[in-house]
This record gives sequence, structure tokens and C-alpha cells, in this order.
Amino acid sequence: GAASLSGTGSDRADDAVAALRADVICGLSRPQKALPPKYFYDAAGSRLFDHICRLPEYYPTRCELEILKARAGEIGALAGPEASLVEFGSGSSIKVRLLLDAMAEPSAYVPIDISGPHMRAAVARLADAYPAVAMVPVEADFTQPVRLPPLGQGRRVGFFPGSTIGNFTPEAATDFLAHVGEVLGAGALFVIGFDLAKARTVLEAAYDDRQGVTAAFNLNLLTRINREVGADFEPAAFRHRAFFNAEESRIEMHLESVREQAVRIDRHHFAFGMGETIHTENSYKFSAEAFLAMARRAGWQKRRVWTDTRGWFAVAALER
Ligand code: AVI
Repeated sequence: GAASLSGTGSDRADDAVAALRADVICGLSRPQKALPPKYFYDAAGSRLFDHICRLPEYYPTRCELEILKARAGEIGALAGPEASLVEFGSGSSIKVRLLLDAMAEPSAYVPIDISGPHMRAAVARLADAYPAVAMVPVEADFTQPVRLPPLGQGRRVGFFPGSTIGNFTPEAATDFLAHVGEVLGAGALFVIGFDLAKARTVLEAAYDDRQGVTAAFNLNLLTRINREVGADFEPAAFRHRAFFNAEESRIEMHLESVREQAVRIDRHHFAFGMGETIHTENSYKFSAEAFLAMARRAGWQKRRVWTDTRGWFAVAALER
């Protein structure tokens, strides 16, 4: 009908559900069952993630804020006047204020996020604080090709904080860095946060907090899949697991079946043994050298790398 020809919002919602359904069926059909971490971020998941960022055990947010506060002036100088700031996976758009405050007459802020309502609420708050900056939200999966709206004369500055790059496989991370280079174009600056390898105890506590917020965040994936694709997961029959895989230098999150059980999505049945897991996330922990080597392979040169006082987290300013 007319609605499907003109591509309405509800068509887009249908497409999103179809993509989720296909990814879930494909992921649960693998020998090691797996689900893509990008699906954590529905409305409830985005709220839980914001809560994670305030947990005493979850150091990355505080470490990165320490770095950004200390280095905002330097970043602003690298950006130059009238720059456009493009944030990949903007979430609640809190850290970006530090950069906007430090930039000379920033012309536009372009947040790209898969969680549209959460992003638009954040942008509305930001618009009040920065009336002179054009707010151009783009609701999209930032790992997919996106075309930027027309932007001003100043430098394009990409921003990818939080060590979200660590949630990609190394190959996908390299591809993503190259993709960002193409989206931003020649002469761009890219400010990106990445987490550093450190003691196992610190890492594992950050992903298995005492209040159980990370567990709720992980388990919310099942609730979301039940709601959106009509699966019959019983979240109480799964346990949150998080451990450091030293060989791969990554935290792995899993959902572990507490008993033998089967889960249905219409005509598809998925059998779980007791103790069998769904691998829901990797969070890679880098050395600065390994990170920069990966960035170089993707066409980015190092301008600066900064760390917090404990040396737990790093922010790089890259250039192409
Ligand atoms: C978004 N990303 C960088 C977080 C991380 O630390 O890998 C997601 C997260 N998973 C569990 N806690 C936080």
C-alpha cells in the first residue's frame, strides 16, 4: 500500500524487527550460540547501560572523562574553528559536551545512534545548552554505511568514546575504522577511546558488578527478544557470566543456561544443555601499540595518545 511505498517509520520498525529476528535465529543456530551486542540497547538496555557507567566497578567511563577533561583544550585546538562533530553511537551524549565546550564555534553536532528515542531525548537536552550548534541526529546502525548531511567549512571531527571499538572483532574493528575514514573524508580528525589491558580482578569486577546491573543488562537481551520477535526465553533460567579471556585479551560476556531447556521462535526450536552459553559480547582490551597498529592499517595516523593517571584507559587523536 501507500505506506509501504513511501517508507514510513513503521516500515522501518518492521525492518528492524526482521533484522533482529534473522540475527537471533542465525546466532542461536551456531555451535557456540551467540547474539550481537548491538541489540543490548533498547530503551531499557540504554538505561541500564547508563547505570553501568555510574557503577563503582565500571572504571572506563570515569577514566575517559578524566582524560577528556584534561585534554579537551588540546582536542579543541586540533579540531580548529567551526568544526563539525560526528559521534558514532552517541547514547546519552554526555561526553560530547566537554568537546563542544572546548571547540571554537563548533558548527554542527551529528550523533549517529541505533536507539532513536534515547538519542533524540539526549539531543533535545543538548540543543538547549548549545543553541548555536546545528543538531543533526541520524538514527542508524553506525556500523553500516551512512551518508553525512551537508556540513560546514570547518574540520570534520569523529568521536567514538567509551571503548565501543572493543566490542568489535579485530577484523570488524579495522573495517569500522576504515569506514569512519571514508564517512568523514580526507583531513578528518578522529577522537577515539579504547580500554587498556590490566589486572584480571579489575576487569572482571567491571563486568560483573556487585549490584547486578551488568547481569540485568545482559539478561535484558532475552526480554527484548521475547517482546520483539515473540521468543519464549525464560530469563530466570539463564545466568550472567563475565570473564577475561587472556589469550584473546578480551572480556567475554555470556548467558548460561541453568538447566536443560528449549527455546522457541515460531517454528524454530533451540535446545540448550545445562551450562551451555550464549556468547553475547566481547570487550577487547588493547595495548596502545596494538591499537595504533590497527588504526594505521585502516588509514589513520596517530596525532596524540593520552591515558588517565592510573594508565587504565586511553584516548587517541587520529588523523587521515
Ligand atoms: C559499550 N561498551 C564499550 C561496553 C563495554 O565495556 O564493552 C558495554 C558493556 N558491557 C558490559 N558492560 C558494559
